[in-house]
Amino acid sequence: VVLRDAAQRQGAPTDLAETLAAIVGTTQVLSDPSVVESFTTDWTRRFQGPARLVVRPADTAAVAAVIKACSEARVGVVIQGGNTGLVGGSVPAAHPGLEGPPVLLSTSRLDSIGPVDTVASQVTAGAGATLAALQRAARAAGLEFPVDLGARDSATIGGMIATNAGGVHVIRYGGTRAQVVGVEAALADGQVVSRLGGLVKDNTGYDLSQLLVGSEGTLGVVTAARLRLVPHMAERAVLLLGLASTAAVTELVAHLRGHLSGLSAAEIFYREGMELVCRHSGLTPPWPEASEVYLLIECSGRTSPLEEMLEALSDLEVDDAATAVATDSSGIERLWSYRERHTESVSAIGVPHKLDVTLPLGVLGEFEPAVRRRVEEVAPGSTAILWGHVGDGNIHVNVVGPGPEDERVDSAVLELVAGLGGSISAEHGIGRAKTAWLGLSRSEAEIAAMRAIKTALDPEGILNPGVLLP
Ligand code: FAD
Ligand code: 2HG
Ligand code: ZN
Repeated sequence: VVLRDAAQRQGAPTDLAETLAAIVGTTQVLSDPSVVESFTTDWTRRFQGPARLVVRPADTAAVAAVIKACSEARVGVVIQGGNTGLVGGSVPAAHPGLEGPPVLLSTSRLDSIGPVDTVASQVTAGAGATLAALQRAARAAGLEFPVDLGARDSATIGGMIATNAGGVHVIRYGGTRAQVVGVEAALADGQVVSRLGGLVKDNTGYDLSQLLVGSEGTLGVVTAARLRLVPHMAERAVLLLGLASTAAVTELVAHLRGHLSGLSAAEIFYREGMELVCRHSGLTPPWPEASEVYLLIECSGRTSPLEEMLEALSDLEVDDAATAVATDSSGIERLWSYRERHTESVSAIGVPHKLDVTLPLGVLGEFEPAVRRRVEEVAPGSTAILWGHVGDGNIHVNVVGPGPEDERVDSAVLELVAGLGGSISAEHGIGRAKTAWLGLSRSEAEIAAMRAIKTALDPEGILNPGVLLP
């Protein structure tokens, strides 16, 4: 009765909630408005939208049945993993043509992690398993899952596959896509496609697993994945350097890329970010006189990464007064904190516009001052904080000041990026935040091909409506 009342209040086909309850059990259909609301705002607080209820299936068959039921009722399904996505894709968006508010499907109960296969260096993980849980499982077997990012305690494997998450080790291992051996997913019509057998070589037609990577929940619900693991690197060294300009940083990174085989991260941030992080978190700056630009490099290996790093730097002039090094875990964690705490520190001063972009490495030095000027022109008095994975040409332009609905700064920054030969999304995806600008990075022919794929796999458009495709 409670379920029926909730469904009727929201204009739903009355029997959908009952059908879903029959699939997953009554306790796994959440319809109390205050509970549902806790799922409908994104991590940045910039995006929200109503859902009729939240459903939490515990296995692949239940996911498939939930989708089939929603498809038959022409009700949208919004897929949510850890809700750490930064482009609004995990919360309901506009859904013209569908019946009432969407169902929010949470993958939190699909969190199993299978035994680590130490023969193939692979593991099968449920879509709802967190990155941190997967990393722990891999390490316990002497291996490592090579993707790492600050949201590791909440971000899920399904979310990372859906967004093709990047993180801090792309420079060495590639992003999530490069770790995916195979995916299991439920499609919009309730059929399940599954490639969890662990075959590394398998040229039998279209690679549906890789099609699902980066599809942002628009083509299917990822339920599990077979993932590649790499050897655990017992030794790590982290060096933080203060430099004068972005151009000086990119030059140094180019040198290191050619000379440091163990290079596993190259991260950039700026004076304003260091000051904000220290203010917000209580950390003490690494050296007394603030630098304009900070470069954090990490080198890892089985033996002596610090020696390898110092050797690679030996021909260069490095200012010792603006240098900090760590090889022990607490020192490494401390140096990483200056970088990793940027996202939470920015959220502490407002609701940011997040513009995650890549540029060709050669133009980053020109882009950085240009984007600051452009932001000041279109949003005078706003605060721009920049950081990112400089080895990948990936800068996170965060702007605090303009209201959530005011998109002028988004337009200005993304147009500047496209004009310089960059991409409007490096690693966070398009979500609902950037659909209007997809055409800056994709041609008409590409968007038409993407739309054709979407229509073929999800003709009613029920999966993540309003996400990715304009
Ligand atoms: P959600 O936020 O729940 O969802 C993200 C998208 O994936 C949505 O469109 C959703 O519908 C879809 N989705 C989720 N699960 C599934 C599924 N099982 N099947 C199909 N679609 C699904 N990202 C990076 O790339 N690199 C970083 O370095 C990085 N650092 C971060 C640091 C912080 C502090 C935070 C808050 C975020 C960071 N992110 C980073 C962004 C975010 O963590 C990633 O995008 C991550 O992949 C999202 O995972 P999630 O489980 O939270 O997905
Ligand atoms: C990072 O690298 C994440 O810190 C988050 O991708 C970026 O908050 C952001 O804009
Ligand atoms: Zn990032």
